[in-house]
Amino acid sequence: MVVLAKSPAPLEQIPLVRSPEPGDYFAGVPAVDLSAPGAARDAVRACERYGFFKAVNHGVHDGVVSRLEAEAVRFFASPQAEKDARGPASPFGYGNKRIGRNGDMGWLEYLLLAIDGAALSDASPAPSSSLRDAANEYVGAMRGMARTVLEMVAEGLGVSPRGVLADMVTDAASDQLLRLNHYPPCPLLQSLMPNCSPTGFGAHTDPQIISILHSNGTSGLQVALHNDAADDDAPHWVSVPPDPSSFLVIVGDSLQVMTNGRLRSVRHRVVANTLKSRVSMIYFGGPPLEQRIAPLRQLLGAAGGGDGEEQSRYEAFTWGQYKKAAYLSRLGDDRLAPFHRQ
Ligand code: GA4
Repeated sequence: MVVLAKSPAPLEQIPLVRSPEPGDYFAGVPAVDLSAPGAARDAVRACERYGFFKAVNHGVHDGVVSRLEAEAVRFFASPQAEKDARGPASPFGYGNKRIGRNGDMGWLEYLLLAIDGAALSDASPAPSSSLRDAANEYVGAMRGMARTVLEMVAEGLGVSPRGVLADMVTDAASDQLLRLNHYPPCPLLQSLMPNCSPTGFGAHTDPQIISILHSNGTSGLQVALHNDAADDDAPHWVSVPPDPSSFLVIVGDSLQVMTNGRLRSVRHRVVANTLKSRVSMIYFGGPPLEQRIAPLRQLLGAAGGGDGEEQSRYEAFTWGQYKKAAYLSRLGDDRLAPFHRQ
């Protein structure tokens, strides 16, 4: 009997990008000390200007991170057939190079897990009980950090109650995800085309309210810096130096809308390292499906039903509507475009 190996996408199907150079490193990554008195103001400033920041003094114990990372490494090192048995990701489960449903490809493998309340959901069973336990502990820590950060954001924006944003991600019905990514090295490409690297995860913004990313010490994450002064839309990609002792907090599209565009969802991508494995773990905090996503009233002027001075820049939608549309889109699409008011 001839057994045809399930063919994962070959390297030819993965878009290539210029390999990051030392000069691409972004020395100005904003850091917010979550335990400092000025954290609320600093978090808002960073999210207004860059759409992300590095959270330091976050209070998450090293063990919580290293336990899940070790489980992720163990899972990704297991035989391909065992991993394939957990996939294909649709959207949950094990995915290999195929991202979403619409033809996006990246040089990575991943495990996408649904969260129900404060723990992994039965809808996407973890591959082992040890991974599940480590993931549940990690999710608890990420929900805590998401709450802290979103309370700070509300405070820094001067909106009340303090929990107005945080409650959306810690609600019993909130829509949260945990993503474990493994970007294997690609030495073949390194020898064939030394100046090129495979795209690990193509450019996109995150649809949710907030994402919290942890990575091992391997570089690869790049963010697009906004340049309001330039009239072209060409993104200026800079590399974020890896720092396993911190987390990266990333503004999602929904938070951009709720802050009427004051905080920006930043475009980011991952360039796979040709020589070293990168492992990242991302918690995505989204609201309940029926949550209305619209600029907070306190940030709007009287015409928008609020007490501030601004007009709403977006048409309102529910998270459920947005999510449905997101899953029909390509990774790089501007998913907020249909909701921009003229
Ligand atoms: C980007 C952010 C998260 O990783 C994710 C991704 C999701 C997926 O991998 O299934 C999507 C992507 C993400 C946005 C557009 C759609 C859906 C892949 C894709 C092409 C889990 C999410 O929520 O949206």
